[in-house]
Amino acid sequence: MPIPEKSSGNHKNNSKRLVVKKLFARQQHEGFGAVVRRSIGRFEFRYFDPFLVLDEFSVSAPSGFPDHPHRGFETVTYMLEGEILHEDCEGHKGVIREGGLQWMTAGKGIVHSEMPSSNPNGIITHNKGLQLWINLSSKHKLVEPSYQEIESQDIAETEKDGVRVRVIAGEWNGVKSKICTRTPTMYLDFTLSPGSRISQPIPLHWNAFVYILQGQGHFGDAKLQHSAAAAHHLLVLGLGGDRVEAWNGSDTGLPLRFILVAGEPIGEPMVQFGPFVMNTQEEIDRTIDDFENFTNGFENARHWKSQAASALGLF
Ligand code: FJE
Ligand code: FE
Repeated sequence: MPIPEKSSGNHKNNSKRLVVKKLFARQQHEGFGAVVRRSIGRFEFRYFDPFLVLDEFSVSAPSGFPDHPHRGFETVTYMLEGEILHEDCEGHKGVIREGGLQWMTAGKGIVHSEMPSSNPNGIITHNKGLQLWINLSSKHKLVEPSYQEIESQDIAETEKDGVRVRVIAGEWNGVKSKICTRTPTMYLDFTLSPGSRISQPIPLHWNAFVYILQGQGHFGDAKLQHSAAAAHHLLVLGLGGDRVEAWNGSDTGLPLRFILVAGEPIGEPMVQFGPFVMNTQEEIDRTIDDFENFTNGFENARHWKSQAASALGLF
């Protein structure tokens, strides 16, 4: 007997994206005494085209991410609590404050430091956020580095029926983010009060995931199949649907906060060596040469050291 198409859950329209993989992001050490929960980019889940890394990070001075390079992709830093100071070898510097966003296109190359401010009165601050690494297509890998920075109060935000949405990239219900994405990306930060739900469209062929920050919820298809998950879990959504449903059905009475991110796959070969992401091993070898010899974009790194690293006596 042929299985009726309706129950296959595979047809494209009016069907939901289901959770095909669930990963718990445990803590690991990165940078200089920093702690991250890495979900994408770890050994078991190397690359989810176009996403290279997703880290939920937590740093207190003097730990952080002192002087290091990037080439070939973008880093998106979204602060959840506290703040991070950044400085780069081109003289660009600033603070990413709580609720604020830095969308950095590393392109042909940048050397920078990302550190919490020091604790002036001996009060230890906890600085937490998300950093997402988005790959660039071969066309854009070597563009000039650039930044898009948005303070918390300038991030588009709406609230309706117990659902708060902050639009980091893309749009929601006609509310648009100012961010220009080279690799087409949707990035939404949802907070659902107890009992509330969403049914969120996702472009058909884009790779999509949910990362839970707070509380617990259900994700998938309310009628067919869904997964329950709590904080620090990554849920990979399968293809074959045009939307995902999510709801806060918890009896804890707590809000459910998660990000929903989707991106158009680039579909090119990817070779990664730490903070360098190119298409071929040869390009990686040339990148290492450029970094060591301060050429092709790394010129200004020759005599540069961040103030943060100097103050700590690093390097
Ligand atoms: C990096 C190790 C690192 N996750 N989350 C190796 F830690 C880093 C790095 C970060 C980072 C920075 C912030 Cl602000 C937040 C992060 C890793 O800087 F780039 C390499 N290559
Ligand atoms: Fe960095």
